[in-house]
Amino acid sequence: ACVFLTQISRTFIAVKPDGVQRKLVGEIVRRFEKKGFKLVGLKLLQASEDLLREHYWDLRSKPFFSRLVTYMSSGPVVAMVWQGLDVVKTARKMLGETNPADSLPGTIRGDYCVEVGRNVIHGSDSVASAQKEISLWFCQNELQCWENSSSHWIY
Ligand code: FUP
Repeated sequence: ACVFLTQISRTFIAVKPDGVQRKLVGEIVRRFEKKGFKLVGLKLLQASEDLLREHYWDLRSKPFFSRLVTYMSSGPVVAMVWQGLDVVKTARKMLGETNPADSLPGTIRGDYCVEVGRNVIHGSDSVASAQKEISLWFCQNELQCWENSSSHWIY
């Protein structure tokens, strides 16, 4: 059985095409694992422009919108769902600011990128958008409910 406490939430994280090209997938997964969050979904896919237009629907009137959709569909992305206490808010802190120039060293964008248009990673900005994004990018059967094992084979 999968027990959800009220504070346990899920967030949608994606390593963007530039992050995949630059071999940052392992580093990003490592940071979320070491922080203590639980990976419940992960896949590599090339996102369609339709999917991305829906994902970034709120930004549709921005001047950079079509550039953003082109960039995000230019290569494979790694889509993930992470679960844990206040994960939406904490993940945003781990990412840094939208513009890497405003991101502190120690954050993912602060450490690994310089351009707002190539900022290596996406993370949901609220619990409501996380729920929307997770159901947009994942089917229910692609998400796992699993418990930390305290089995004899972990030393
Ligand atoms: P974030 O929530 O940090 O992803 O930021 P936004 O939703 O505001 O923006 C989504 C993406 O649009 C950013 F990751 C990068 C891109 N963007 C630009 O290319 N130029 C801008 O001025 C702002 C955002």
